[in-house]
Amino acid sequence: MAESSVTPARAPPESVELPVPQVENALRTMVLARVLDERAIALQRQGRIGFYAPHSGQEAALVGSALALRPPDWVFPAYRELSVALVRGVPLQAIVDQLWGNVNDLSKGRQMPNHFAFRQVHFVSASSPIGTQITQAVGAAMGMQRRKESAVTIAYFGDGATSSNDFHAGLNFAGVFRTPTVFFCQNNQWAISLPRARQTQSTTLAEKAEAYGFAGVVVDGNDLRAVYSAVSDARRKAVEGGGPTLIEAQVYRLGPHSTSDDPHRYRSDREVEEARRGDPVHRVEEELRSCGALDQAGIDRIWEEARSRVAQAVTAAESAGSPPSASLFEDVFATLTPRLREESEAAGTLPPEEGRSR
Ligand SMILES: Cc1ncc(C[n+]2csc(CCOP(=O)(O)OP(=O)(O)O)c2C)c(N)n1
Ligand SMILES: [Mg+2]
Repeated sequence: MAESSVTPARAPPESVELPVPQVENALRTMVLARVLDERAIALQRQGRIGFYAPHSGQEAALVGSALALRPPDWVFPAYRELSVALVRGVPLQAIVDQLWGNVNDLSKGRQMPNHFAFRQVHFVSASSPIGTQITQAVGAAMGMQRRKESAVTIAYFGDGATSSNDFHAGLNFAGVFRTPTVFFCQNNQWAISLPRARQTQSTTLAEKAEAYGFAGVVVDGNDLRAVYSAVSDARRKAVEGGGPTLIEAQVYRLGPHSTSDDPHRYRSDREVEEARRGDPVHRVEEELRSCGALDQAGIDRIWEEARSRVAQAVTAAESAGSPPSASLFEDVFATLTPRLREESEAAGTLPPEEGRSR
């Protein structure tokens, strides 16, 4: 088994298996995410979008965990979880529109690029302040408990976030109230330029769960099936009233932290090349090739299809235009404050309903 229970709260439940057609679908999403990642970095370098946080190397952890969730569950992401949104049914176009903050962007261009929110699929706005989503996920799970909902919350965060105040507050509350929460830590070995070894003296991040009175599990985050199985088990335990689980998915961040840093300044090319050998996308390709589900031509088609989908979405997003300036003044106050009314008039953008009432 690819996962080891650090502090099993009870005997591990039966492992859950992903059928081959689902693995093939997972590969499509992983490849789409990888292609988008590479394209988005190039777009930022060309000055066409403002910011991007890549997740290359983390696709199996993201897609595998998302596949184990159910529609009523709520996702509390950090900022590398766009693959989770894809699995939950968010169209690629909606994601690319958000990168531009164009007229079709659901957040109306008011969020940083790469900070998605998709309420319909229970995907809460991305959290850039490290760890805040952890306590939010616990609070939401307490609400679910009170309403006796058969659902869980999942909080995504990184190795660096395990040093945050919110990690402690969130996991402590979750342990005391046995909330139905899955804490999904992607240990990608770096917190910007700080290596995992400087983050904590704990042998694993998962073992921190022991102090809060629940189970911590270490899983190979490059193994799609192992991640799916670990999150399925944690989800089942949570809805059955067994409380939270901390899962540490061990992965490697192949790209920069974001488009704002240069990883060559703090880590060696050799380290990255070594990590590339465990590339989760190639690992799933290999599995599907060796079981005969796909040949190389089939895999190549998946990559071509992804490239063409991303190219189309980029063209559409770039040509869509910006949200109207008047929308700057919408959605905050039911009636504009005198100051905002002044600003709106000065900008010549009095919202239509305001204009009508005059
Ligand atoms: C409260 C807070 N402190 C510091 C930062 C600056 N910051 C942004 S990302 C980051 C590192 C996070 O590392 P990790 O939790 O491992 O997540 P990863 O970026 O590796 O996915 C830091 C320190 C922040 N955004 N919020
Ligand atoms: Mg990290």
